[in-house]
Amino acid sequence: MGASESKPTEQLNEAWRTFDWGQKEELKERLEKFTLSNPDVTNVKILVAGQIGAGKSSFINSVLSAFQGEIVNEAIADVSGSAASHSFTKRLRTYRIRSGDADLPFELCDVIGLEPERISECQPDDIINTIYGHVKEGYKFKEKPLTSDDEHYNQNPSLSDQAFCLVYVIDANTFQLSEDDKILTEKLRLIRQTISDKGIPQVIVMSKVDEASPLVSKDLKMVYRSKKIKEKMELCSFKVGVPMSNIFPVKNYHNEINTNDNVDVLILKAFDQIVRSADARQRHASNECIQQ
Ligand SMILES: Nc1nc2c(ncn2[C@@H]2O[C@H](COP(=O)(O)OP(=O)(O)OP(=O)(O)O)[C@@H](O)[C@H]2O)c(=O)[nH]1
Ligand SMILES: [Mg+2]
Repeated sequence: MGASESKPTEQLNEAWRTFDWGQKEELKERLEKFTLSNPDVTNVKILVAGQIGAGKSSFINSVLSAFQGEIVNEAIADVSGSAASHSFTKRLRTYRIRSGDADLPFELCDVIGLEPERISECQPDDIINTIYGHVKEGYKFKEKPLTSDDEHYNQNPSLSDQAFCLVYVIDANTFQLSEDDKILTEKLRLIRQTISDKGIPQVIVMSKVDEASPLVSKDLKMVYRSKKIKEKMELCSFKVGVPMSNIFPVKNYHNEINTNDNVDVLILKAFDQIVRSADARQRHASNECIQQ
C-alpha cells in the first residue's frame, strides 16, 4: 500500500497525547541551559541500546542534528538498507552533544545491537557492564562477554563513566508479538532486572514511525492521531513493562539533507525526558560505583 492510500480508519479524530508542535525552541533553549544537579560530575551519560538495525546510531545522529540545525552523521548508521543479522555498530563510542561550538553536559553511548536470534547471555552482560562504566571507550564487542581481567575493563569507573539512563530503541515497524521479539524482550528483561535495582531510569524511543504508518509517513504531525502508532506503543508498554509516559515515538534523520522542525521537536522532547530522568538519578548517586 502506498503512502497516499492510508486507510481513513487509521486517523483518530483527536490526538491521544497532547503535544505542542511549536515547542522546539523552548526545549532546545532549556536543554542548552541545563545544569547538572550533581556537583561531582561534568556530564551525564546515557546508554542507547536495542535490536540490530533499530535505529540507535540514527537516533544519536538525530539528537546531534537537532542541536546543530544541520544533518550530522557522526555515529555511523547502516546505509546499506539491507536487513542485517549482525550489528553494524561494533564498538563502544560515546558522543558529546553540542550546540553550536558549546559542549552540553550530555553524552550518548552507541553500542552493539542485540541479536534477536540467540539467547546468549553475553550481550546483556556487556550492556550491563557498559551501563556501570566498566567498558572502555572504543572496545570492540566480541562473542564472549568482557571479563574483569581484560585491558578494556575499567575497574574503577567514576560517576561520569557510568550511564544514568537506559534508552531502548524499538523499531515501530517490526515490533509485534513474534518469536524474535520474545527473545529480545527476554534480553531486555534481563538488563532491566539488573539495573532497576539500582534505580536506573529507562526510556523507550520508538523509531521509524514513518515506516510503520502511511499516515505518519505523509505527515509526521499525525503521529499522535495514528491508531496504529498508539496500538504499537501500548503493546510495547505492556510487553516491556514501561509506562506509556516513558515511550516516545520518533522519526530519525536517515536520508535527509536538511533538518526539519517537526522531526526535531519529537527528538528533542524524547531527549528532554531522557536527560531529566538521568540527571535525577545521578543527583542521588554518591561518588562511587553504583554497582556496589
Ligand atoms: N524510515 C526510517 N528509517 C530509519 C529510521 N531510523 C533509522 N532508519 C534506518 O534504519 C537502518 C538502521 O539504522 P541504524 O541507525 O544503523 O540502526 P542501529 O540500531 O544503529 O543498528 P546496528 O548498529 O546494526 O545495531 C538504516 O538504514 C537507517 O537509515 C527512521 O526513523 N525512519
Ligand atoms: Mg548502530
